[in-house]
Amino acid sequence: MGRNEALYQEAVNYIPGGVNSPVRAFGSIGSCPRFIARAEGSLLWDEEGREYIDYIGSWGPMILGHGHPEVLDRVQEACRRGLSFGAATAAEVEMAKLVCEMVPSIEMVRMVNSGTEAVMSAIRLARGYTRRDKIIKFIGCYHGHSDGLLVKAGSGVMTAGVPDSLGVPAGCTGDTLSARYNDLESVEEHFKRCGEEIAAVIVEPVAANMGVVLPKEGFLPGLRSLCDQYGALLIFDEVITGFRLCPAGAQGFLGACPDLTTFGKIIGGGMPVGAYGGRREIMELVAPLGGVYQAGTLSGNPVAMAAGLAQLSILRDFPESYQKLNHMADDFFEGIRQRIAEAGLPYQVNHIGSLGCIFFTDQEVTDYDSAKTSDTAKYADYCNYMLEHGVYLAPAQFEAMFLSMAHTELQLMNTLKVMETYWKQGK
Ligand code: KE4
Repeated sequence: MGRNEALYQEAVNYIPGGVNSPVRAFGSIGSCPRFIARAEGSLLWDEEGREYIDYIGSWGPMILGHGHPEVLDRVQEACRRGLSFGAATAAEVEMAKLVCEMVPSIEMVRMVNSGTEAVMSAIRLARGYTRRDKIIKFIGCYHGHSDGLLVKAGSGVMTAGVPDSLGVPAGCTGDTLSARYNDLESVEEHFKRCGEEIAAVIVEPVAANMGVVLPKEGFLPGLRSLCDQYGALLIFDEVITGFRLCPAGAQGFLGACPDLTTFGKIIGGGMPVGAYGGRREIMELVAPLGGVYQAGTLSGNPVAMAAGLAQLSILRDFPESYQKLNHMADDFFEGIRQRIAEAGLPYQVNHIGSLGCIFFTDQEVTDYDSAKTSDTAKYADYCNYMLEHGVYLAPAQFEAMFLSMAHTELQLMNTLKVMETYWKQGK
């Protein structure tokens, strides 16, 4: 028995499913999780010494690649000054200023410790600001695991095939309305029926938790105008897209303007950080200034701020790196499309910037229902083959591939070669 299997057999005795987050479980592809020992740049090594090209990057944070020297240096310096004080620090001021500088729609921002916490707080703030209770979310979008948002969610919930979660009382989800992604009519129906009760619409501006699904022309502007018409707030959940598509995230890349934005992943440079921010008149309602309470012992933690500041500063100071990354990614995903076509297969490839995915279906994927036509067994077979050939992909069809600025053309070419060999088997 290899070390991965041995670790997994031990892990399941002490951790539910042997993992600390369901999407790591490999259950949906029927194989043993790889226990990662270390990472560098775009590469991972598991506990058995196997090397992989990493297309997860910790589910998005590692846009510079693992172990960027500047990030590591700042983190090590911060550690020596103290791991946590539970008091204000200069680094938090610097981080807030940097986020406001990089994302024009944000005038004030609050640090938290995860994307879940960022979204939970932004929803509470929207409800406090509008004095309304209902929210609209989109089927297949995932916004973390707070009770009110575990409604027809994506990511691990979608992979597990459970539309919602046990343990969430009806009272927590009664004010959560679901609409269909890219379907403005399904949103308008809710507004026409109870528009005066709707506090906010929360959306992934590029959906990346049902696989990657791009907003159709007019979808995001349509949400903006419906929110304006009915006095609701528009919340962009940019936990994945924030600082990934460009320095100003999806809102900068696509030219949209939400009232509030949530972040996770990249803002922490690999450390546990989330944030929510937006217009000053809204954010000033957050305690201790206003009546919307939100708190956190480790929010703005100095070591996490050091990692996030280092990563975001590099992204701000070298914006041309995005052009290089996104150009490389465009060629890569186009290369996948070509190899699928050459193999006479009907699979779909959706991508934007350095974010993308392959759907094992012959249908164009524009929402949850079309994503669900994907053959997850075929995805599982493909994913296991890629893992066996040194390519580390999301162990679930309804996730994304993430490229980093550390990936090389040679690594992408080698990945395409492995895919080509696989698909030539006609699978
Ligand atoms: P976290 O609480 O996991 O930091 O963020 C929750 C979240 C919120 N919003 C969006 C758009 C997200 O994608 C996420 C988390 N994404 C998943 C990947 N699909 C995290 C991986 C996991 O659950 O382990």
